[in-house]
Amino acid sequence: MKDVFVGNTEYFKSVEKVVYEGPTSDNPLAFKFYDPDKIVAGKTMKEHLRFSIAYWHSFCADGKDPFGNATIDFPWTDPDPMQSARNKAEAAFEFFTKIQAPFYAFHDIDASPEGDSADQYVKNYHEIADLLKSLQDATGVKLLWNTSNLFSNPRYMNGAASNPEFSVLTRAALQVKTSLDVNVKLGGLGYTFWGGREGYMSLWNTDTKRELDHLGMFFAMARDYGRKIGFKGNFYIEPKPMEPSKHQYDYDAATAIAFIKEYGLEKDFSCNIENNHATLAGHSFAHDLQVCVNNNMLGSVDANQGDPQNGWDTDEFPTNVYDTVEAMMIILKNGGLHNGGLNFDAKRRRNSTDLEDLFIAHIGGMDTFALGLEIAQAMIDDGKIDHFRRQRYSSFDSGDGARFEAGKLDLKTLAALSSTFKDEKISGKQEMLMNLVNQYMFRSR
Ligand code: XUL
Ligand code: CO
Repeated sequence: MKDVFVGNTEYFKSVEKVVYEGPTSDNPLAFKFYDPDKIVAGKTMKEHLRFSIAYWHSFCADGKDPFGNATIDFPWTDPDPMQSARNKAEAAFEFFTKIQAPFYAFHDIDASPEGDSADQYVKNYHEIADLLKSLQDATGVKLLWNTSNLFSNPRYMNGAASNPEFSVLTRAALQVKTSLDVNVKLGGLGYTFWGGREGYMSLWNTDTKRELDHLGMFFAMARDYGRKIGFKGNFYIEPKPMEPSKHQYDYDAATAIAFIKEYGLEKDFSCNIENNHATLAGHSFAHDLQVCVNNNMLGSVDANQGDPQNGWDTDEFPTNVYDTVEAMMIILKNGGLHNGGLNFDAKRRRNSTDLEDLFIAHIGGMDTFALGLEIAQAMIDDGKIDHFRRQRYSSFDSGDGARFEAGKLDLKTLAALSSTFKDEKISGKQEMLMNLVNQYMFRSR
């Protein structure tokens, strides 16, 4: 693996490979807390955190919003869309190696132009995939997951796999099939379904039961095709409650997991949890991660954060260490991310227009998760919080409580045991535990 990949043109000339300089460094282009080779609980930080770069935000999102035009210029843009895509791929791998990210993720049309016809779409995609493969081989960077954009093109305005018109499903199938073909070519570890338009606006024109059945059928077909062509990775559903649909079918982790189980997909599918989607659903990041862990369904993570003052999907880079401590606590207890990773589904603000801002934003996100990892591991090693939580349930560890847990009591027997009810208050000690979390976070390390 080359240290830093530079293709035909160096696009990020002003930035060298980003390295760890420690918490007192005043270099904005250095890691303060993320030290890739540092060992935490037997694994390197790099192995724990499995950072991934999102192609769409980093190399496509140009600052356009509903109120304003593009603000961000990309130096790889060429009048020929295929040449742009080739340049963009080289720029992307230069970025991955300079920022030391071991993984990346993309939608089909982030990487390759859609073209004017279905045939052109497939041809373009395979050509760019061949280039991506050679860049992967040259750098050692791997594909965390790819996906198909089934929400931007007007043909998907009524949904993709849940569209009321059958012929739209066939076009969506072509995209998913091609993305799976490309995934196998690239040795991808996962394939994601985020259902931006798999939802509805009004029940007056929508048969939700039928649409959900179609969606379940479509996912099963993707699974069967993927397995047939040798895709060994995980399929992910990425929950989100709304935006752009009013009601999105995969509302949150609990809804997506119920859907996965209802349609018999549980052997192949798990969830890709995004912080800002969880908060949009009225949960916390940690809540949705925990729901997944409880169901053995934590697949991967879209690492970002929302803005607490509004309800939108603002896709900001993670800077909130409280969030990452809680998240890493849950991930560590899950035995790590396994095949998944921490994918920065995050964009710099539209007025962060310097090319180096892309590096600075990722450095912040990586440092924030590195802090989360170290602090969560210190809490686990210390064991105080775990001990408290275990103790809280100790009445189920023996005697009738244990018999209840083992399913050995019926309701009548349980009711008869009410004579043992201890009429006393037992404090949940929330403030004490939160104070303890602050101690772990801010004591000198
Ligand atoms: C949209 C979102 C997507 C998915 C992939 O909110 O998170 O970028 O991650 O389609
Ligand atoms: Co996402």
